[in-house]
Amino acid sequence: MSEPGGGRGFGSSVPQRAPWSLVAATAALCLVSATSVWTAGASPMSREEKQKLGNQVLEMFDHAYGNYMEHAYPADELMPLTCRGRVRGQEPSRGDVDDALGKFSLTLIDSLDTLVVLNKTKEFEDAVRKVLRDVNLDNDVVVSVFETNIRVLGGLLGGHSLAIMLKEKGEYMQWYNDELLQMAKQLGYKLLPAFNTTSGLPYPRINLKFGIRKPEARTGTETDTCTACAGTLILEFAALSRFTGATIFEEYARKALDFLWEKRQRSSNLVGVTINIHTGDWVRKDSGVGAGIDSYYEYLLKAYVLLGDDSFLERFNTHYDAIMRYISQPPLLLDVHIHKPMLNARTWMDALLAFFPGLQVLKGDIRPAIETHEMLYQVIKKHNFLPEAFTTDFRVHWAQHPLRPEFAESTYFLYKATGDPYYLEVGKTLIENLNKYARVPCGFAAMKDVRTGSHEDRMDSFFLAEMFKYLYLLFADKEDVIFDIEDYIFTTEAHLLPLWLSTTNQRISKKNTTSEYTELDDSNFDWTCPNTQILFPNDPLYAQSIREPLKNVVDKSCPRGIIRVEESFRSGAKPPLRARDFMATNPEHLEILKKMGAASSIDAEDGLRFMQEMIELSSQQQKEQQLPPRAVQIVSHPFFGRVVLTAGPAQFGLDLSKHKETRGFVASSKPYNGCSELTNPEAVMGKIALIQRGQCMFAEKARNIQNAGAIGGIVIDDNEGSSSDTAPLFQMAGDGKDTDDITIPMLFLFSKEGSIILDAIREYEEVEVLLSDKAKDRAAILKDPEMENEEPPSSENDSQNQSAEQIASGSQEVDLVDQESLNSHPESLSPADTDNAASISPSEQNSNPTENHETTSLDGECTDLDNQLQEQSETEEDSNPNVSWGKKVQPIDSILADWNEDIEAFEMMEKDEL
Ligand code: DMJ
Repeated sequence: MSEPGGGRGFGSSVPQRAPWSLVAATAALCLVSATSVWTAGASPMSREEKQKLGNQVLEMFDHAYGNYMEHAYPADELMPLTCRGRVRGQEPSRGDVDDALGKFSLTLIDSLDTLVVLNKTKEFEDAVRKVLRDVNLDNDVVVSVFETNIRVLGGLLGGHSLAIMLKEKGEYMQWYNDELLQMAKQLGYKLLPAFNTTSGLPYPRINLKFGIRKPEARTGTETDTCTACAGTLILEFAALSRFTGATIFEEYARKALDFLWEKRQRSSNLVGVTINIHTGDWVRKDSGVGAGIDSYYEYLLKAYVLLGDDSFLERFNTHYDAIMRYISQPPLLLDVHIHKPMLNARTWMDALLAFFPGLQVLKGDIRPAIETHEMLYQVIKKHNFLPEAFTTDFRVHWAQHPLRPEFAESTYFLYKATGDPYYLEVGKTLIENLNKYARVPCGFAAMKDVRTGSHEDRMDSFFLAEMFKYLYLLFADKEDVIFDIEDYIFTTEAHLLPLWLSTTNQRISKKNTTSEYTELDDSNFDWTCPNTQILFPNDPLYAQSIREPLKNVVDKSCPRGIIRVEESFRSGAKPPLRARDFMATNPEHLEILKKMGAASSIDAEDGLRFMQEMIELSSQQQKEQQLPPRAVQIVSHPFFGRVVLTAGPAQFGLDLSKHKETRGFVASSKPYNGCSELTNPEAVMGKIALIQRGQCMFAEKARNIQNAGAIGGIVIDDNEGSSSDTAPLFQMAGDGKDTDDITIPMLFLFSKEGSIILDAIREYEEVEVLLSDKAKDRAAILKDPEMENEEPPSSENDSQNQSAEQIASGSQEVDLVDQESLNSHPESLSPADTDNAASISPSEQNSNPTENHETTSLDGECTDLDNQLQEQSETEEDSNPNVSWGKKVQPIDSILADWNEDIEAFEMMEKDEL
């Protein structure tokens, strides 16, 4: 990548303040840095070190953005493993997550204002020209209204905001004449038909060309949307109205917010995860601060900051009071039921809630922000990244990590509020982990599984929109950014909107809602920003003293579920009976069971929880044969351990989680299907045999290669195009007989991953792999005596590595590898962590695993996502070796049958409340 025209790196900028409103300025005070008060605790970081880290962020951005522009643009996103663009319709569908892709060069638009924050002014100018020249917003494609709003409309508005700022400065963008704003307006009008519902809540999807209702639209039949999807529009829509004078956008977004507010559950003041857009009924009545709701809360507070409308602050404070009362269980944030807010709805948390400490900083409530952030950081230290979901006892619940920025965002805001250099060290760790585990020659790849270190062929646009902004700003001093960041507010996608909008085009009538809040205690608002006493405590050890007690919360945690209920029994009463402890032969337990649901509300809550746990345990029992994923790592020249493929385990053969990994060169077996005695035993002797799936049992293949002297086997899927990106983990079952005779390890690769090995053999002949339960550190691979004759991965060799990894694309970009990252070791992962696995019976061995298995993420449409998480929760094994569900809980079905009546009664109770 070329050097940025605006002067690269730290210390080269021209600070200049833009005008801003009083109201917004008051709220924005919360973000004023307090570095000056910090004199103790973590050692201060030198200016040089901060500059070094800032420059490292710039180099990483260049790597991500440069590869997108070179190998993917004008596609929406880069696929960093195959080094090409992701074009919707040309790749297997990933489900809802693809609804962000509208064939509108998503990553370029999402990156616009990041370029300016990172001082890449000339590149920004080029990027704006490309957007104006190439981007078409009229494609016949169905997109998510939420994602299009936050990423594309937000991206265009953020770009416009900084374009006019630069133009005013007089050096760059002198030719600019509001073209991005015109595009934003065009897009705004395209989204408006989505609001054509009686409730005013938008449809979740829209066809960019045909809107909602037309027969060609292929959308408009949905009945539900997530709360965040309907409640995360006001910043972009109001900005669009205020920039253009067209009030309709702000009106529509306000109407949707008003409706959500009216529909809040009145006794708890919480909102559910999904809502019917026609009737306004809550479809999902669980409530948290993560997936499905997150940015609804964020936008209430930020709408107050940007628009200066008190009603938004009042709403936010009412919800915040409820969140702190029911959902916050420091350091955890646990979903509850909106009608029964004392009942936890889940025993796990999702990664999206990591933004919440940052929002608490904006609110001015620093203590719980520090606590939750510290808990999240410890999970990250254990797994290198925040898994998409993790349990209350900090085990991995959903192992994916799509390079989400929320934790970096909270780290940045906490540093700004406390000035505690500890947060700089946290940022440094994030940078190191990204370079060490996610960096690939063609960008940064999402983690498919944080436990194995395997990658996914995806680099989401939010990685460029958000991650690099927050990391850069974390280490930047005021003069390192060419404008005053405090004159802007960050949208949920970290796009920048100027605070002066609060006094521009204020023609929308405000709803006076103050009277609805009288029941709230005034002390609730003590925390409201700015509260300098809490924000800038005189005691410099403030943040440290809050963090300290939580230092070992992850490592020392015991499985914990419904903490609050247990706490209520601290006063001497007996703790509630938990499903894990239940024994059908224990008369005391049976007595407790009888009481549950009958007498007090606490008994009823215990009963419901007990039933939920029983259902989960029953499901665990059924699936206890499931195994976690494995890794195939290519270790020979020129890969040197950089390519890690997600592999399916076998229910027979050597268990790689218990034994040392198996390492060897690969050789194709003859016959390739491995279904009869091999005709080339000399070729596979002492090697890892490659066998094609199909025509006989997996166990039979294993026996044939083992008899020929192979030390391991990799079965490659015969379904062309199958990939671990789009299919669930595949597990090879035995043949229904005793398989103890099979002693070698066997792993399964889908066709896409298998072809990477087959292509490598064609190119390099000698290909050595490592079969293991998780990827091995590259430094350790290189130190291995077997590698002594191999070339070390110098930067010169890295370009070879890259070409090896990019066999599919043939790209030749020069890769800058962080050599330091090769010298440190990844932290070990808990062997107890498991993931879901799709087990197949021997008779199903030729079925197509890619069928009906679309995957999705936590963003956007929420119903399916949470269902997916729920399913994953059912497959999770427990890490506690003392708990053997199979032994203790025998007659689950019969117990559950007895409880059916109570479940129905409980459901009736809920309906009545509605
Ligand atoms: C981003 O697109 C936004 O931050 C959104 O609000 C939630 N998630 C993603 C990043 O994880």
